[in-house]
Amino acid sequence: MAKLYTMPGTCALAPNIAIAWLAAPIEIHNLAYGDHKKDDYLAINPKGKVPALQFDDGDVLTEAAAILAYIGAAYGNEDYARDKRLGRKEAEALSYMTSEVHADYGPHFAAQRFADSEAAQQEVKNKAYGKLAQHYERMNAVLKNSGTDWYLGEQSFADAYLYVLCRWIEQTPLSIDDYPALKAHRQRMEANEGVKIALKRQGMEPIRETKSA
Ligand SMILES: N[C@@H](CCC(=O)N[C@@H](CS)C(=O)NCC(=O)O)C(=O)O
Repeated sequence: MAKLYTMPGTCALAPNIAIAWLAAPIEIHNLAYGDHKKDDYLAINPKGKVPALQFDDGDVLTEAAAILAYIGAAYGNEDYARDKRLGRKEAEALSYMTSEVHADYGPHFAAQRFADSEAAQQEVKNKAYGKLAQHYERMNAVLKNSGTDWYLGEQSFADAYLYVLCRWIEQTPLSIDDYPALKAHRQRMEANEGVKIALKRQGMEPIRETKSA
C-alpha cells in the first residue's frame, strides 16, 4: 500500500485529512520529530521534509499541493478533474497556501535561515507576521464571500490546508479572533470526523481555543 509520511504539527495534516475524507487506501506513517533528518527518511525524501507519498513501486512524490492533486485525481469524484472549476480553483488555492502563506511562515519557524543576529531575526519575524496578517485577511474574505461553510463554496482540499494554517496562527502574535470566518471554519473542521481521524493518526489534538497549535 502507498504510504504518506507525516510528522506531528506539520502541513502533512492536509493530505492526511484528504486521505481520511476519501477513505483512500494510503497508509499514514507518522515520523517522530527529528526522524525527518535521519538517513532512513532522507533516502525516501532527500529534502528532509514532510509530506512525502511513497508508492508501492518505490517512487516518491513530494510537495503538499502535488500530493493533494494526486489524491484528488486518483480517489476523488469527477469534480477533482483538473478541467472542472472546483479542481482549477482548488489548484489555485493550494498553490497560494503552500507557496505564499506557508512560505511566509519561514521566518517564524526558522528565523536562523533568514538572519544571524537575534535582533535581525526578530525583525524578519515581525515582517513575516505583517505579511501573514494580510494572508489571513485575504483568506477570511474569500471564505466569507463564498457564502458557505467551505473556502471555495464546496468542500475541497483547500479546506484541509486552510485548517493547518488556522492552527499555526496560534503560535504567532496574531489572533484567530480577528478573522471570524476562519475561526468558525476551524471550529467546524474540528467537529469533522475525517479531521478527527487525521489528527489522531498524526498524534495531534484539536485546538479547543487554547494556545497550543
Ligand atoms: N514546499 C513543501 C514544504 C514542506 C515543508 O516545509 N514541510 C515542513 C513541515 S510543515 C517540514 O517538513 N519542515 C522540516 C524542516 O524544514 O526541517 C510542501 O509544500 O510540501
